[in-house]
Amino acid sequence: KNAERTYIMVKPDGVQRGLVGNIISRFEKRGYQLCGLKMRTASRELLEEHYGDLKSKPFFPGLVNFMMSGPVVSMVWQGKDVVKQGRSMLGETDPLKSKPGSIRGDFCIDMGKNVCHGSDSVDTANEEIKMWFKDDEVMDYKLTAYKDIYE
Ligand code: DAT
Ligand code: MG
Repeated sequence: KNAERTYIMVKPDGVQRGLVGNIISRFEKRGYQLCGLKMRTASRELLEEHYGDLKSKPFFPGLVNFMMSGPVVSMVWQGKDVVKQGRSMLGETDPLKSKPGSIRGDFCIDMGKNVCHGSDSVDTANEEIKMWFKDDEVMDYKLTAYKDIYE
């Protein structure tokens, strides 16, 4: 129950700017459960798959090159409605349209340096988790605080 999962990633700009801890902390404090976490510099192949739906966009090559420019931090977060809530915690794609209090609204200005990624649907989330994590890198465990988070 309440086992929906999403894929959240701190992009190279977020790593460089020291925002990893803050972003993790927001999800932890909200009550979501961390099920996977790792750092790596992604390959072009993985990024082209991850952003496959944007292949025809003019910004696609720049986006992939930027995402390969340094390590990213990949996370799996679990909990009730986490895909939609995660997007809302991130803010809008364009940081200038993001409300203060959201990650993008608090930490960034330009679309190409928007600090973080979050899956946009449950189906996409499951695909992205498969792309970025091996099965045994995603943990199944019971959160002791579960009863204090959910009614
Ligand atoms: P999101 O990351 O909010 O899911 P998206 O999937 O539409 O947004 O696009 C992926 C990333 O590509 C986005 O975080 C930043 C970049 N991007 C999107 N639209 C762009 C644009 N019009 N110009 C430049 N970069 C853009
Ligand atoms: Mg997207």
